Amino acid sequence: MKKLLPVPSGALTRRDFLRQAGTLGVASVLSSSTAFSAESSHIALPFENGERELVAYPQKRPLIMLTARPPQLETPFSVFNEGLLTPNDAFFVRYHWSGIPTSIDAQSYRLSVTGNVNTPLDLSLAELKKIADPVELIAVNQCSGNSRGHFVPRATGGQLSNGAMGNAHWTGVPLKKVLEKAGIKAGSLQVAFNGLDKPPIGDGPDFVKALDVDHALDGEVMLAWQMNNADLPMLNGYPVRLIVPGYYGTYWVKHVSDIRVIDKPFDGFWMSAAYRVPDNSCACVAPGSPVTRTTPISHLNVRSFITSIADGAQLRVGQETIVRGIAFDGGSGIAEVAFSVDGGQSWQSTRLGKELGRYSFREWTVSFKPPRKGRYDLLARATNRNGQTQPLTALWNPMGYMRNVVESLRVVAA
Ligand SMILES: Nc1nc2c(c(=O)[nH]1)N[C@H]1C(S)=C(S)[C@@H](COP(=O)(O)O)O[C@H]1N2
Ligand SMILES: [Mo]
Repeated sequence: MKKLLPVPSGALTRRDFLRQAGTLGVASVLSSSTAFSAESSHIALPFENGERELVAYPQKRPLIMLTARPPQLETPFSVFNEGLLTPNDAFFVRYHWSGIPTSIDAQSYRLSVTGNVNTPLDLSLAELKKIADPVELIAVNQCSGNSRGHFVPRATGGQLSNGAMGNAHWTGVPLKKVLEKAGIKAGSLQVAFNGLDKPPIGDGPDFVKALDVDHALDGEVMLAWQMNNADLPMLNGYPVRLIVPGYYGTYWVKHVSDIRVIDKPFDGFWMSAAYRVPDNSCACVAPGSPVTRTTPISHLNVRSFITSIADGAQLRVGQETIVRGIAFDGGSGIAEVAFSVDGGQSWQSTRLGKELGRYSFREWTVSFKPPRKGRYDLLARATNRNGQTQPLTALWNPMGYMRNVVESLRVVAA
């Protein structure tokens, strides 16, 4: 039965969100009359304490709620089988602090560029959009902690399944053009990005991230205002967010309002203490052993998923099924996805779909005709163009970042 969901306790109320959105001209917030109705339902993620509620936030269909304050919402995995681009209303949401903007006036929004520059800028949205010809790019935004809930032993942090990722078509201007307009002074080392969200008063460090100057000037890092040809949803960073192709979502700062060029490494909490991984080639340690040296998390590692079949599915002996999935990495591109039906004893190659860009999800398909009755263990394993592939056993680290173990599904043919 359709009914309005109760407001998640502690979340901003629907009425607050609507009132603020309505008065401040965020027209898109109000455009969907169905945005607030949803089947009230639950889902059990396949790990301990994996029971979650599905909740519809403004501009979102019902998503898997990890926390209400701040909103942390996962995309139900079935969405990844519907198409290679993740719809805006299904795209996951991650915040660190509950002081999130629920309405932003596009007319009074400003983006400042300050610090070690010749000409500090204070740009309106219209001015930002006119700084250069718009550029477009399809890229995966994946949280460092995507799939964390599957780690054994348990890793610290939000127990997410595989839905803290999404692939979208982004439109914006190269950050390089904005920085060139300000004129970076010699001796600059990093560029720091802050958004409009805030920690509750006295509660902790504001969420600020930094990139090296060379990276910020690579021409690919983008200030985007559109996602899949529509304004960014409020919860995904309206009106402007940073796109850092191939890098984990933590750098993709939402509601960007301050860009600061600095002449020393940025030492804020979210770079110096959080989002760091063991500084070795696997970014991993044996469970329980200490981590001696860490480094900021950076490129996405290579991953693949089977999307067309769910764990436990029933197939028919002798009947052909086209198995489909997705693969992606940090930007070298996917070279191959191998498929196994016997738990990894033997592998066959799959057909790769069209490449939508080296930062995008890539589709793969393979035909599977179960020859006899019984259980089959299905595995997919991607290799990127640098020859990097997915490990057969999970690489563990205390924060549960960068999980990319080969996923397995069990099906039964009858
Ligand atoms: N302003 C702001 N930007 C932010 C964050 C945040 O807490 N505040 N979280 C980051 C993290 S850790 C991730 S994974 C991505 C998630 O992007 P999404 O919420 O659009 O899916 O946003 C990043 N940008
Ligand atoms: Mo994240």
